[in-house]
Amino acid sequence: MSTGTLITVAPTGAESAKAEVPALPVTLDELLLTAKECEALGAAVIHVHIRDDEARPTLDQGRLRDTVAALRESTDLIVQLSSGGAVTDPESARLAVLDAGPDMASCTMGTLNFGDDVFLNRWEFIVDLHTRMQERGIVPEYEIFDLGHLTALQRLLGKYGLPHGGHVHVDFVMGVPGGMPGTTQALVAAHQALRDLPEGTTFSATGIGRSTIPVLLASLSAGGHLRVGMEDTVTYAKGQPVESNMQLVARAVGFAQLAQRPPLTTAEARTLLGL
Ligand code: KMH
Ligand code: ZN
Repeated sequence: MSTGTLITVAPTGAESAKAEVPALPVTLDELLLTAKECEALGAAVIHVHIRDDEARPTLDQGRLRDTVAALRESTDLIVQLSSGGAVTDPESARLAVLDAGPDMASCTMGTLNFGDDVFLNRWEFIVDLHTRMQERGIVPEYEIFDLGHLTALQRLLGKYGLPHGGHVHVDFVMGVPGGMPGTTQALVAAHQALRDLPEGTTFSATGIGRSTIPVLLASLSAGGHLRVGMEDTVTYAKGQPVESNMQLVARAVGFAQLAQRPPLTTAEARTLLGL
């Protein structure tokens, strides 16, 4: 069991509208302020989706490069760009995310229903993402929305080899309508399925919406790490909107400390992830 807790903040996502969630960071300035404050609280990784001038999700290459550079200048956070984008983004734009040169990028391990939409992740696309990241020295975080995605990951690593750095890190994204539920039972099942992956594989977990706390507690008790943020949760408690990403990171840090698994520093996180 790992001692410290890797805390990832996913501050924005592609799904919530700024008009409905005014606290959502959508400009570069808002993102940088959030990043600095979340780092000070104990986050080590930032999972980044960006928005355009109208606060709509975008994979604009210039903005992505500027965002990576600005985050590196203002923080020591590990910069993980989303290659998932929004469900409407074409594969070409999602692959081009890697051109912005992040430390890490997400790599979703299969197609799933995503609410009323479909989040398409064809096998050949996954292979492209994985092999391009290997070539460019970008460390993937494999996004696992369902148990079968772990089987796909086992197949991917068997056929195409380990990721850059040699360490495998996965993130269980739980509670998406169409994926595995955000429950302790599902987390235990996913954790057990990790035994088919390389020794030393680590995992984070995040629960969408009201599953955030059950998933957080289950992950900590199973030796896992945490992802929190307004990409996944915009309600802090029943009837209480999230005020900021810092509020969610502070809560995760508090739980991690209670579990006697304090947040990893960014340097410790780099070592853990093979960066
Ligand atoms: N926005 C979702 C369609 C990722 O960032 O890699 C995909 C997503 C996963 O958020
Ligand atoms: Zn994302």
